[in-house]
Parts: sequence; C-alpha cells; structure tokens
Amino acid sequence: MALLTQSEEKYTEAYGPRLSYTPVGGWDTREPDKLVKTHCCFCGVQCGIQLKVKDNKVIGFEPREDFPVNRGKLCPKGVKRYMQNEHPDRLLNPLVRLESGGFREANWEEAFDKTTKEIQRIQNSFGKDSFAFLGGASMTNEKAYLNGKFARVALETANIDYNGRLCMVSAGAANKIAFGLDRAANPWSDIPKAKCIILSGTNLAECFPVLTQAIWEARDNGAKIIVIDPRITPIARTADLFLPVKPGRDSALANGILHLMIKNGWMDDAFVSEHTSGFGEASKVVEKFTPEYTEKITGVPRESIIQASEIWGTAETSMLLHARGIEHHTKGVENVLSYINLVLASGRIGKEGSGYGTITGQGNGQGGREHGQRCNQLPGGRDINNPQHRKDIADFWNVPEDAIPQEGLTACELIDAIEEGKIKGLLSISFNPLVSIPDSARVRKALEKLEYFGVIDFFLSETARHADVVFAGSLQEEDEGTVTTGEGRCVKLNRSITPPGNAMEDWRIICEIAKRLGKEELFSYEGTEQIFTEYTSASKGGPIDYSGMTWDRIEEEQGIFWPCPEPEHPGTPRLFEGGKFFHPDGRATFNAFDYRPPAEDVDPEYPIIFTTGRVVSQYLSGTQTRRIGSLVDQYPEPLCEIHPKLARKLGIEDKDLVKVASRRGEIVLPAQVTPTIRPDTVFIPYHWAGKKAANQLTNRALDPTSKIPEYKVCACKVEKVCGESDRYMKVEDAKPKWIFDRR
Ligand SMILES: Nc1nc2c(c(=O)[nH]1)N[C@H]1C(S)=C(S)[C@@H](COP(=O)(O)OP(=O)(O)OC[C@H]3O[C@@H](n4cnc5c(=O)[nH]c(N)nc54)[C@H](O)[C@@H]3O)O[C@H]1N2
Ligand SMILES: Nc1nc2c(c(=O)[nH]1)N[C@H]1C(S)=C(S)[C@@H](COP(=O)(O)OP(=O)(O)OC[C@H]3O[C@@H](n4cnc5c(=O)[nH]c(N)nc54)[C@H](O)[C@@H]3O)O[C@H]1N2
Ligand code: SF4
Ligand SMILES: [Mo]
Repeated sequence: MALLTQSEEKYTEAYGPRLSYTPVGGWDTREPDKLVKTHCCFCGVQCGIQLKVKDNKVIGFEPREDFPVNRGKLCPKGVKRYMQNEHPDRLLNPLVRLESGGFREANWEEAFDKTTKEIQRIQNSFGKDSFAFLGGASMTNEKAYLNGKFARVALETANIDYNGRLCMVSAGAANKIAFGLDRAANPWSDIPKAKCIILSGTNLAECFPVLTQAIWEARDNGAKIIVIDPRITPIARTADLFLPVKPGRDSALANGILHLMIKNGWMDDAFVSEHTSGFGEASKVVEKFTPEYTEKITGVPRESIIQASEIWGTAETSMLLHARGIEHHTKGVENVLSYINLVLASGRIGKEGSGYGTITGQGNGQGGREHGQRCNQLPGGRDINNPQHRKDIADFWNVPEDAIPQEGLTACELIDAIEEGKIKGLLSISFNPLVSIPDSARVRKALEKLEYFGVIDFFLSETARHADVVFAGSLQEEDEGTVTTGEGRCVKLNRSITPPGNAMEDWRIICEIAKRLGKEELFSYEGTEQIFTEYTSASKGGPIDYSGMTWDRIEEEQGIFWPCPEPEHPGTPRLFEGGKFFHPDGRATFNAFDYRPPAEDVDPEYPIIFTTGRVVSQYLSGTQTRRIGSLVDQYPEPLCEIHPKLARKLGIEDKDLVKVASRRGEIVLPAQVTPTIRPDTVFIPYHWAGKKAANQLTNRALDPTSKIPEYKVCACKVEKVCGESDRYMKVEDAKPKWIFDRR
C-alpha cells in the first residue's frame, strides 16, 4: 500500500496488518487524498507528524520517522490533536455581541468595520496607548513578527505583550544576564551523552513526554539522574536521586550545592577564571549555605544535598534542564541564575554532552519570544530601549524612529491597567487570560470594563465569551509558517487544509485591520512566505539572526538552529563552544542571591503551600484539549493532590470533596490522596475554567525583573466538604437556590 510509512511497514512485519490510527465513527479506513509532513500543534518539543487529509479535512495521522527529535513517536496529545479539526464548536464565522447578551454570526465586513471604528474612537478619546494588544507563543514566527509590527505601526500603541510572559520570561531574562543570549545552549541530541542530568521543576514525562526517551537513553549510557520537585513525578520515579524541595526554595538549594562544590574542590577553576566573571561575590553569598542551613530552608534532607553535590560535582559530562517549576516565582530569575551558577562552576557547557537549557513550553515558546511581540522587544531580539536597535527597525519598516512607541506594559500589568481604567480597548489573539492569569475573579472584572474587546480564536474560549467581536481565526494545520522548538531549531509547518466555512487565516485578519487603519502599504502580503522573508531579513544583524534561512533549506535540513546569519551558514546547534559567551567581554556571569521567601508564605490562617501545574492529557487553558473526548476521559476534572499524612490530619479520604481556599478565592474538587507529594503542599492542575479554575486561588505577585506571576507558590487552607458518595447523593444541595426560594 502506497500510504504505508516506514514505521507502518515495521509494525506490520512485527505484528501483522492493522487498521488506520483514525477513530472517526470507529476506525477510519478511508484512503486519504494526501499525507502532509508537519509538526504537532502543542508543546515546544514540536514532534514531527504526518496529517492524513481527505476532502479538505484532517482525518487522522501517520507517524513521521524522518524528524530526528521524535523519530515517529508521539505523546497522548499529539496522537489526538487532529480531532479538533472537525469539532462542532469550530468557529466558522465572525461573531458579534448582541445587546441582549450572547452572540450572533456576522460577516467579515461588519466585524472589521466595528473593530476599526472602536479602535479609532478609543484612541482619539484616550490616546494611542489606551488600546492594547495581546499575542501568543502558540503561533508561528511569522505571526509573532506580524503582531509586533501591527501594534507598533498600525495601532501605534506601546502596549503589546504576549502569553509567554506567563511562561518563559524568567528563564529568558536569566539567560540574558548570565550568557548574554536567550536560547537553550545544547541540541537535545546532547542529552543521551551526559553522565549526570539535573531536572529541576519539570514534570518532564507528562509535559514533554517524547523527551523522556533522551533521558532514558542517557540512563542506559550510565548517567545519574537527579530530579528536584515537590512531587515525585513520573520522571522522578525513575531517577537515581530525588530532592523533594519545598516550593519557592530553589535558589537556596542551588546555593547549598554550590557551597559544597567550592568546599570539596569540585570546580573547574580554569574555566571559571578564563570564561566567567562574578565568582568571587557568588562564593561569598553561598558561604553560609551549609547542608544544615540549606536543609532548614528547602526541606531537602542534608544527606541528599551532599549526594547531589557529589554526583553533579564529579561528573564527566552533564546537562542541567529546568522548566516552570523554578521559573513561576517572584524570584524566578534568581532561581534560574542560581542553577546556572552550578553549570558555570562545573565548566561543563558549550561541549558535546555538556550544557544547559530551559525547556520551552508552548509550541513556539522559543520563536514566540524572539520576533518582536514583547513589550520591550523589536524584531531580531532587539531591545526597544536601544536607540540603534530602534533605528535599525524604523529604517527597515521605513517609518521615522520616533514613530516606534516606547516600552509598554507586560501582560499581567496590562490586565491591571484595564481594571484601573487606563486601557479601554484590547485585541487578543491566541491567549485565554481568564483561565491562565492568576486571580481570575480580578481578570473577569477587568475584561468586563473594556469598552471594546476583540478576540481572534478558532474556538469560543472562556475569554472570548467576554468579547464584543470574535474573529474566526485559523488552526495550526490551516496555515503554513515556521516555529522554533525548545532546542532553538527553526522548523517548517506545512498547510494541510484551508480554513473551513468563512474562517480566515490569523495573519489575514491582522492585515485586514491594519489596512483599514490606513497602513495598507505595510501590510500587503501575498502569502506567509513573504512574511517569513520579511522577518528573517529584519533579524539580520540583530542578536537573534535568522537571515540565512529559507523555507527550502529549513525543510531539507530538518530545521536550522539560529544564529544562521548567511545562506551558507550551517546554523548553530550548540552555543558557547570554546567558552565563548555573548557579553561584550565574552564571559558568562555568576549571580548568587541570599534566600528570600515567596510573596505569600504560609501562616496559621492559611497553613498549607498551594502549587499548580499540568497533567499529561490536558494542554494549557484547555480550550483545545477539553474538547477532545478521549483526552477528557483520561483526566476529566481537576483533582487536589494531597499527602496521606495531611489528609489524615484534616479527616480527608481519597475522592472526598474538599474546599481549597486562598486569600483570593476558593475551589471545591475531589481529593487525590497520594504519597507522591510533600505533606506540607497541595497541587491542582490548572487546565479548567470557571469554578474549576486553579487560578481563582493563585497570587498575582510578579517577579520584579521578568514580570512572571507566582503560579508555583502561595498559601491556602483545605477542608473536607463531603465524602465521595455524598457528592452524588445530596441532590437537594445541588439544586439551584431559587427553586427553594420560590416555594
Ligand atoms: N501535558 C501538557 N504538556 C505541556 C503543557 C500542558 O499544558 N500540558 N504545557 C506546555 C507549556 S506552555 C509549558 S510552560 C510546559 C510546562 O512544563 P513543566 O514546567 O514541566 O510543568 P508544570 O506542571 O508547570 O511544573 C513542573 C513541576 O514543577 C513542580 N514545582 C512546583 N513548585 C516548584 C518549586 O518551587 N521548585 C521546583 N523545583 N519544582 C516545583 C511541580 O510539582 C511540577 O511537577 O509544559 C508544556 N507541555
Ligand atoms: N495556575 C497556573 N496558571 C498558569 C500556568 C501554571 O503552571 N499554573 N502556566 C502558565 C503558562 S506556562 C502558560 S504558557 C499559559 C498559557 O495560557 P494561555 O496562553 O492563555 O493558554 P492557551 O490555552 O494557550 O490559550 C490560547 C488560546 O488561543 C487559542 N489558540 C491556540 N493556537 C492558536 C492559533 O494558532 N491561532 C489562534 N487564533 N488561536 C490559537 C486556543 O484555542 C486558546 O483559546 O498559562 C499560564 N497559566
Ligand atoms: S511531546 Fe509535545 S510536540 Fe510531541 S506529541 Fe506530545 S505535545 Fe506534541
Ligand atoms: Mo508555558
């Protein structure tokens, strides 16, 4: 059969023939019209996949073995992604809010006209900056670039930011401080070559499942794996050493490890003196972080701290990887810098099998933060406050330098400014802040205050329900473009189908609004490739240079790692080789900090630590994965993970309904009593909306540098509501109050 891929042949050889992967009304055995090689629409691993297309519909997938990162493998979300495609909720027309509440379908002219009029009215009355734009990092590099250009030259507002502000920015800021550049230092193909791997604050097996393979390969090659997390996550269950850190204490833990590296001479002194600066001050800061002192702050037994230091300190090769567990803090930047100290002290960076990386979260978590949709950034990773950078881009766009607005507000600050009445209008694309930003009651209040709110999405997200106009945008497979994976590899997404009904590609929607704002000459693109050529050219000479890339090259070479400044340049899979960093003096910097507590610590009234994160079958705010039945079946509703000791103390049994309350809100949900979590901490995944939203409780305190919110630690109290059986038996309680009132 022509459509059998290599892996299918292998499978057939081993197990005999099987039907298609595609369960649409049972197994879909239809012969597709074509197979399109592209990438998964979800996390930053960006696994290769082939979509099966019939009659302009995605009907299933085949594995894609030629992409070296996943070699045909996919996780539960990747396997089911195609099922969004024909979902009955898919928006097929723009929607306009009715005065009486709810929406009606509208035509595009009406949606655009209403939007343009409102933008002009608001900006004429309250100034340009009173209209804001929010973008996202699930979108391609082309759209990230277009969003930035649209806000600066069409809306002429300073106030544009993106949802990566909730995700990547602590690591980004720390990487720039330490190395002068913000990108994972190594290709993932270096992971299996490392002899020691520290994974801190990443539930890797649930959040980047396909990368688990690389960790297991390393382990098979003799590596020691150290996992640092308040929960014994699936990857921790296969680790050699697990450090059960108390949420919010990572900088202290890293200080404790550095203390022992110095004390025991497990340092690369030559590397430190030739390639780094700031070690002297750092060593003074960590002087007091003895194992005893570190144990007291972090809750990690001193023996484990000593063991971790020895394994890390004496390793031949090593990788240190982290994700949001250390970054979602008011000291997210400090946490990341404290771990980077351990890498610099070891001298093991910029070498095969040795290095460091943050694991980017969203599909384009890396590229989404490079091309100018951040409040302080212009294309090519340029700084909006740097006069030369401003001039470069003003010349490139052919506008006067002073026409480019100054730095604007970050995402969470924007929500505050809306609530304070300073921002009156908002256009948002690929962002669901009502679910994803902390203290959701406050976010709702802010959204209700907007005089105009436009949303571009393919589903009516919870946030979109508050919009005046909803634009029916495009799913990933309905457009083409490039994304940059967590290892810094720019890959090509290929179009499988065209948008259904009257839905439109996101980029066309943005360009149409720009044209109506009088900027036709700057937003007349024939297709996405033209935007690609423009953003890569704009990046030339900037800190993040893609200018040597072409779509053909990217496809032929299975992606290109930036920097790639010339057409002949091979790209740069491994950064910092030979100890060359990107600060003017070529050195990396040590940065150590004394410990300071989280913005909200526990107290007698709220005595339990509250932390949040993810489960394998759900994705982000859930708009997409809560619509895919088989993923919902795997984890249908949020559960509160609670240790048996704490549960016993509170009289709680597994599956009981519990109420978890913080100073900002409360949530009632079933308890999952499990010994895999610290007894002083409870965990709730955040993928649900409304009364099931974890962000009703979280704290909106921000890191002073990165402006990321503190999702990973605040204080809560927990009490039992009723037993599992009562949950279903107490029908009276479940009836709406007014039924009784009327009687
Ligand atoms: N299934 C799934 N996969 C995803 C996503 C998804 O929504 N679902 N989202 C993608 C995105 S955008 C992102 S950002 C990534 C996130 O990927 P991860 O960061 O790996 O996931 P999280 O669940 O947010 O948090 C990771 C871990 O941090 C731990 N943690 C909490 N507090 C602390 C602390 O103070 N210190 C340390 N060391 N650990 C702590 C939690 O227990 C949790 O296990 O996943 C990506 N992949
Ligand atoms: N409590 C708690 N909260 C968290 C976190 C946590 O760990 N704990 N993690 C934070 C992190 S790391 C992240 S990344 C954020 C994510 O938070 P959000 O960015 O708000 O979440 P998404 O689900 O990605 O929302 C994106 C919306 O855009 C739509 N969308 C997706 N792709 C496209 C596209 O290509 N085009 C268009 N037009 N629309 C698109 C989806 O349908 C969805 O409605 O959540 C943050 N919130
Ligand atoms: S690991 Fe990430 S990119 Fe790969 S299939 Fe799963 S969600 Fe998609
Ligand atoms: Mo994220």
